[in-house]
Amino acid sequence: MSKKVVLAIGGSDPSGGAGIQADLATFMDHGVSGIFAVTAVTAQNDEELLAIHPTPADILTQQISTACKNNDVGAAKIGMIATMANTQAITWFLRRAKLQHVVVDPVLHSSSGASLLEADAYSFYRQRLLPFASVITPNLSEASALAGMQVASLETMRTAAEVIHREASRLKGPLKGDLAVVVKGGHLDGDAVDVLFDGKEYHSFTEKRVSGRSPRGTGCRFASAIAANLANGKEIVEAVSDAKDYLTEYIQKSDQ
Ligand code: PXL
Repeated sequence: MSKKVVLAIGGSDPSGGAGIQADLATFMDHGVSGIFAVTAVTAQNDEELLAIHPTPADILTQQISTACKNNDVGAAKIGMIATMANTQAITWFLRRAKLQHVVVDPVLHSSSGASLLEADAYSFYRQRLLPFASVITPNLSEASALAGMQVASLETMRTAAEVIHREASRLKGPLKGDLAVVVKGGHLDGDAVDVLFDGKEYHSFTEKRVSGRSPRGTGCRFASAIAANLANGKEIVEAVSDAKDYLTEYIQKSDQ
């Protein structure tokens, strides 16, 4: 059987830690073929983020259409977008493409705190792009921003997942389709717990915390692994659970 194709839309990270380079590594580990559209070229490494050079929206659109041509896209993974124009270009693509699996990692800031999405783009991103997602994977600070509340405990992670789910589902309109929100609790103390809400039920995924400093790009790899698992035919809960196992192994290896 031929490999499934997964489209990644995101920023380029020259250090290979995050962004589409991390997406490619994850796709290779999952036996899927990656196709890519770059939203921004960044200059960064683990210590510093020197520059962000957004791709013009027409060039982004051409990348997406040439990448997708002659490919049956099994899933898409969307990370850093950078600008309003690119947020619009991606939304228009999603409206036309009607993909079943769209994993959105709502990248708002870099680990160092730099903004990776223009402030002007925020409400369009939330109200127009997010409703096309089938899985949304905010970390604690992204969940706080999207749900408009402080998210810093298991209880508030659950509430935020529900608030984000409700808003995106309401705006889905005639699109409907499944949606799961996975709030990543990796930055809390204690075990690393992620909480999934699918509109009906909560699921928790717990792993023992790996000691030491967490590598960059774990969010990118988690969302890419979910997209690859969905393209490979797994159901959402299994796709997320297996992605969490993959991430834990990745963090353990990078700590050695
Ligand atoms: O992990 C978020 C992220 C995503 N994409 C790119 C990034 C970062 C964080 O620095 O640089 C390109």
